[in-house]
Amino acid sequence: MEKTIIIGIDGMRCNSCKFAVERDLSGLPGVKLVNVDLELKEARVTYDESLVDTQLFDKTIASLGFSVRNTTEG
Ligand SMILES: [Cu+2]
Repeated sequence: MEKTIIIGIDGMRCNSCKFAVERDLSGLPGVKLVNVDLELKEARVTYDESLVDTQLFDKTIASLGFSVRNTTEG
């Protein structure tokens, strides 16, 4: 089933950060749409929950050097 969540992310400072998060999250299986808002410091992610676990989002964000602040239903 398709789901949307909002992930609060600390550490993003510029457009390169934004694009890196969008690129890497978009590359995960089952992810349909990613939009990072740099001012709000959050990513809105639409994905198929049967294809990807949200823990993978956290790992991907951490691997870029950022940290997840919180995750809420979108
Ligand atoms: Cu940056």
